Amino acid sequence: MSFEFKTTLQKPTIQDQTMKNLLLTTAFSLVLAAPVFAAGAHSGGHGSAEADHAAMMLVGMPGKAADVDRTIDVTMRETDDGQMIFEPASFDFDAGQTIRFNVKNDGELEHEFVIDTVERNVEHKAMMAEMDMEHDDPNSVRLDAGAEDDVVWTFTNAGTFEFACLIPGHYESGMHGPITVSDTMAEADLEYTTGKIKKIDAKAGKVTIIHGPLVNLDMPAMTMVFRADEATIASMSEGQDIEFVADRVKGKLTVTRVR
Ligand SMILES: [Cu+2]
Repeated sequence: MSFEFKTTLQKPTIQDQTMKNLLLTTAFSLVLAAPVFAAGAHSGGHGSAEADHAAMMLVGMPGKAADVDRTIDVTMRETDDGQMIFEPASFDFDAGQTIRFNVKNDGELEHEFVIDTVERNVEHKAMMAEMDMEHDDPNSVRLDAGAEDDVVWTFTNAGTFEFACLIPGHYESGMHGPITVSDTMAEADLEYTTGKIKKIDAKAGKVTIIHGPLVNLDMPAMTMVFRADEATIASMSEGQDIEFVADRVKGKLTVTRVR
């Protein structure tokens, strides 16, 4: 729409003054409206729109303490070889999980912990390169040396996000890492199947299970070989009776949950 107005104004044809005024008035009101829209779509969530804006973030929304599923200790510090790091260096969550990040600055410099999309971190980093802004949004915490505080966050959407320190130079020194949020079904919706472990091949990451019907895979009871990750296999022993969930992961039948 604005493009049409622009074209009209840049290439004036024979128009009466009233029409011109109308177009100018409309164009002017669009200009006035634009900054309001831009602020809503981009700012870190300052002022009264903070809650609404935060709720719209792709990475999720502020979490409630009562909903916390996992608490994770996160350390920020400098290393002897001149790097600046977060420990752990990456996170994996399920969509819908609420995480309490217990963030501690074990370094000698000030650091921050910001969770957002990679794109928005890039934008904020560029802004901070020009002017060191102190973030005070629910998706971040900035800490002096020795300080600690927490961020409680609910990851609502599946995708790859990022945690970072956007203080100038810190990102480049290593202070960023991926947050992978998987789109898994709610635990209550999962259908567990009974099974008996026949054979384990830990080296190959395979486990043979004599199992009942796998409803989600539309498979009858039989004996099959499944993939499983290292931790899952480590928790299994041959002859053990289990209840499990299997799914196709990258085309391979995989044990995704055991209880
Ligand atoms: Cu930092």
